[in-house]
Amino acid sequence: MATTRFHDESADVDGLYADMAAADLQPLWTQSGLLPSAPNGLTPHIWRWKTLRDLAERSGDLVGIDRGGDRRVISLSHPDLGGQPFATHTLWGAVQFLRGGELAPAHRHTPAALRFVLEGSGVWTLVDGDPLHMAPGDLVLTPSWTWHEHHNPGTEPMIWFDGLDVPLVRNLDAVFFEPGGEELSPYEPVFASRSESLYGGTGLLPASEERAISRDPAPGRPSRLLAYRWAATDATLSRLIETTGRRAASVRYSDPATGRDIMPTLRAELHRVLAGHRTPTTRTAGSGIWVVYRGSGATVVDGRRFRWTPGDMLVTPSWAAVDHEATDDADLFLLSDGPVLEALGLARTRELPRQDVREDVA
Ligand code: GTQ
Ligand code: FE2
Repeated sequence: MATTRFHDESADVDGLYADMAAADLQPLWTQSGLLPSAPNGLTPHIWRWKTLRDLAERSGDLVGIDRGGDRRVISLSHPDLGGQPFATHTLWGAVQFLRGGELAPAHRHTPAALRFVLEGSGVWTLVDGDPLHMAPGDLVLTPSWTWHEHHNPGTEPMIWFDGLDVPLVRNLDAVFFEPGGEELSPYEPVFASRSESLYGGTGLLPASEERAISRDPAPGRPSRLLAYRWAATDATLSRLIETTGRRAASVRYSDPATGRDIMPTLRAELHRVLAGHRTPTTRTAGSGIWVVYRGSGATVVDGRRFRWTPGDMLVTPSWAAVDHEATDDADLFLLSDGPVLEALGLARTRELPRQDVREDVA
């Protein structure tokens, strides 16, 4: 909004504004940028795997996991957000480093979390006591207010991407947190978690558990399935590409019973782009964090090209023009706040003509 209609610098008006300020009031007509014509709150930003990996490993050498600290997590802190440990206005993104033999003890909180594994394997995350094995390319969920703890019984460190809705839930002032007890949770390494045993069969739901599913009135509930295995994601993407004959495909992780997003506040997708292909340019309201899992290429964001290789993490702001071009066959994990915008009637998306590259950022 820009208006000069009421512009006036008379002493009376100055006095008026001073009296308003003293009364904790502000006139709308002096605000600039309150209602921009389109989202403009953030620029794109990229973090490099080498930097993330090195600093995570150094933290592993220097900083223990105590009952107080709980987690060895390094968060993406977007330079546009004034030093807050947040990747976007709604999303927390981080790398978590757990050395062999370490345990990150139980706690629970209202912000919902997901983990996408980048390096190492053999950690067990217990979600309300259900043991979920973690290996590269797996997606594991710890929904709002579920107890969770991470065990690394092996000898090698593990690193994964953490995505949470912390900035959103903080701004709603709806954060609750509870530490677990001092006792360690016993768990048996199992072939499949309870959640996967019940809900891991494609197109098959346990009838005894799901009598009421068609009447399920709870848009606020998270996915029944808590782990999505890389082998299944990979095979589904391969079949999609074979069947459609296209050079790119993407899948959305969803609740097998309802088809809804994995969590009420978070969307997760895996985008595959084959070597030499460039995807159509689109804008979407809401922000995202792209985590490169495999391959190399570049993402063009509002005319600026960001090149990437595995482990790099790229924030795409709300309503930015985005497309991807793969140099080698590439797999990109996407975390977004899409379900929040949809639930609130704020979702928008637009296809654009192929954008020009104005600048090579990196
Ligand atoms: O693993 O429980 O990145 O509580 C931030 C907060 C991870 C976790 C994060 C958390 C966790
Ligand atoms: Fe947590």
